[in-house]
Amino acid sequence: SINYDQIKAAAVYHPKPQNIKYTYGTAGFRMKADLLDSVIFRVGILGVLRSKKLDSKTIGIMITASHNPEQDNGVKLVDPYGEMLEQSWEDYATLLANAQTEDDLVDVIKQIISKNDIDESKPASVVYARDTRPSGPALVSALVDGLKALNAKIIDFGIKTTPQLHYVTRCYNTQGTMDSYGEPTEEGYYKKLAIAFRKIVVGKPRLSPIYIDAANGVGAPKMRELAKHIGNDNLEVILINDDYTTQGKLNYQCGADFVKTGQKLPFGCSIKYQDRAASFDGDADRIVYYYVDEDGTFRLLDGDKIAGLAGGFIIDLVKTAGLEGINVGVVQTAYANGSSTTYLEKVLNVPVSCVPTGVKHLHHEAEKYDVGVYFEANGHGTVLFSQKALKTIQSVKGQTAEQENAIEKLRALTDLINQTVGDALSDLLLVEAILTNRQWTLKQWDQAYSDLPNRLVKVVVENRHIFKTTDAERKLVEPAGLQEQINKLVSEYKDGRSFVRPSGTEDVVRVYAEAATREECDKLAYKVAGLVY
Ligand code: 16G
Ligand code: ZN
Repeated sequence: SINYDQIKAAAVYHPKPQNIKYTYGTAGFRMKADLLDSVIFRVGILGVLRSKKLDSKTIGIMITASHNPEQDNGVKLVDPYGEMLEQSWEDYATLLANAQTEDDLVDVIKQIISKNDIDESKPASVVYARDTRPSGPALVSALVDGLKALNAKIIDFGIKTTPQLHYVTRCYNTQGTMDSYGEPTEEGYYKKLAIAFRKIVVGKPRLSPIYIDAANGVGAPKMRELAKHIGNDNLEVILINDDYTTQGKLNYQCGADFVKTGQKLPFGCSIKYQDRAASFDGDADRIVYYYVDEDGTFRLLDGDKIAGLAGGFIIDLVKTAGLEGINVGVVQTAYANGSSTTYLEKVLNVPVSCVPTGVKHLHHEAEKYDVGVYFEANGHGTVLFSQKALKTIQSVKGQTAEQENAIEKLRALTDLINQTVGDALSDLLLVEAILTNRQWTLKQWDQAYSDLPNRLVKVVVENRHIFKTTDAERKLVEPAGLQEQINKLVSEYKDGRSFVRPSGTEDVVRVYAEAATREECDKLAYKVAGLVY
């Protein structure tokens, strides 16, 4: 049972700073690391309550600030099957974080317990991990204090990528069941991916080396370990920006976010024509690919391109396997390049849904398909296989050698892809497996369609909350009249498209624009930003 005096005594060592309002948003709690001590202590408490609520299932907690600067940190809760924390509980996280005194804290805990009919006597179990940030160890000890104050079973998973923590959470909760997700260890993760990868590329010549910019983060040592398990015969990896121990380097002028936003090579990367490269972000849950053309032009293959590549490959396999009953769909956000949507709908003939920004929205929508491919343009995404699809792929027998081969590849894909969340390591293997099968260069992959020139700008406004969107963030309903003005501007540009949305992670409004030429696109972005400001 819960000992409230014990909680209060522990909470004294993790006081909430005055005059700060914390919010559990799309990325969990995220801010300067020195403001997070009390928050993380309380997130530990929430993890325990969530575990008790869900019949003692193991809850995951990840301490990371992804692509943000090194001095930031953050924390996120992971539900038993590796999904993001259920949305209704985000409010409890916010309430707990903002309880000012020890007594307020106890009140909020009691409130959560009574609202959710939680049985206090149930045991609780929590697994946690952190990325390589220097602030990590101190925050972990705040977390452990919170977990201990409620006598939880604590599993320290050490330094890991975010997707590894999602993976292990699902493993713990499915161990020994029909849908066991794998061995709940780091080693188990590498083995699962490596075996699946080798199955898909067997008999195909190895591609040229892949340069990986690991953002000087946790992806560096983990990718190195994964590559060892795969072996050099099937995949040749060259790591750059892999210095995860020197302070000040994490995400600095490198990583997937830097490359995608700036549409340029990361620092320390001097690839030439025909080289192949990819960038992870700081916690290795995002990936983008890129190369330079004959004339030295930088070419980005972002999340949209990965969705097209993966969607096309899976559709071919499903067809070849003769599994007509399995439907494949793709989920995007408003940021998806217009050309990518046209390609998916008109060339691949797949249904495409558009949802608001944030993994939880994409993930839920993707669950509606038998095979749901979801990717944000920023490089975060994965593929979900429904129970029905998994059962079919597991049990079906091919009539011909060709069918059997396609079924075996689909089967391996279900293991290769981290279905809990977007995973840079797993997504890298997915792309490499497809390119190896097709024997494609990055340029051949890129030729599926040409991106429309696009621009994303931030606008600092007095109050971003007055901007209200609808239609998966593609239209503004408030402030009144603004959308009509945007429409008018957009109509003046060939292939023009633009939308405005308040950021969920920063105090800014984002303006996205695309148009037929770079010049027109920039003009459109600039003019729409002018309307917002
Ligand atoms: C968060 C989201 C990411 C999204 C980004 C948008 C998760 C795990 N992460 O990082 O998917 O692209 O927010 O940020 O959901 P914004 O609202 O500031 O544009
Ligand atoms: Zn990330």
